[in-house]
Amino acid sequence: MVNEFPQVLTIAGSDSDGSAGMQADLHTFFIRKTYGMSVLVAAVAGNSYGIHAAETLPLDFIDKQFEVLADDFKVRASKTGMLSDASLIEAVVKAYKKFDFGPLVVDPVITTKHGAQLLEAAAFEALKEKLLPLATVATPNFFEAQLITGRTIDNEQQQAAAAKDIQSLGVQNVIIKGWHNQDNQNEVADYVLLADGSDFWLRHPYFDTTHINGTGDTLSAAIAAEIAKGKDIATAIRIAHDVTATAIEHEIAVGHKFGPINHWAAQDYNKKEDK
Ligand code: PXL
Repeated sequence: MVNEFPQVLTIAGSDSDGSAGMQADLHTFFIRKTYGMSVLVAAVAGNSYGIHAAETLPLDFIDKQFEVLADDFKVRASKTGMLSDASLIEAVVKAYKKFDFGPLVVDPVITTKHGAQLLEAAAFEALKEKLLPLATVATPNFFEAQLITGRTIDNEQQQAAAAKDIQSLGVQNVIIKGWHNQDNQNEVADYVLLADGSDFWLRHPYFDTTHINGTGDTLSAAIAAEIAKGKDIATAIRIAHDVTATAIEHEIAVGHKFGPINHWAAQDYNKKEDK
């Protein structure tokens, strides 16, 4: 039957080196056995040394991408990545209200792991007031969570408090990633706060690697893929967390500096789960 296969949409920027952004999202959709589609809103000239230039696409072309997908496909879940500025955020919000693209996972991409700014400061209010209230799941890392909430996150209590603050912006479910436990340097702890107020921690070992480009993109894309396949939110987040940790554990040796995680390695996760 037409459109029965689970379809997922990424609304994001292209990263020319393939390690992050839309490219990482599409790799993730593929390994999670979903059909990936993309609305391109921006593009960066990036390599493993960093981001060297960035451009945004014309708003009418962005609108058109949404419109033609809505005309033909049944998107079951979506995610956002790099949105650069307030006009792009508003274009996404407008399309999301007009069309049915399923539950939305918002990865509030603000900077790269290496400090390049991907969302201009003037767009913070639009992120907080317009986009996050549409999110079924938001996936800030602890650094982004600090910027969104104005809190310092130095311990697990503060991480949990920040998640509550983010929920109060209208987000249903929140995962704050990447708190590198100061008392236990071998562990990274992610905190999950669900819509019903229940919560849990997801912990994985700290992998000492410079190959972590695309980590946040992969996690949020995997959550969207699992939602598209009908998983409940907590299960989607747990699977995405495992898949991402597996991909980090097995880096790919390309580029001279900060390289990609390994989506192929994470394919093995399919053997454990997901028939
Ligand atoms: O991983 C964050 C990210 C998102 N989107 C684009 C990027 C990056 C990081 O480099 O380039 C386009």
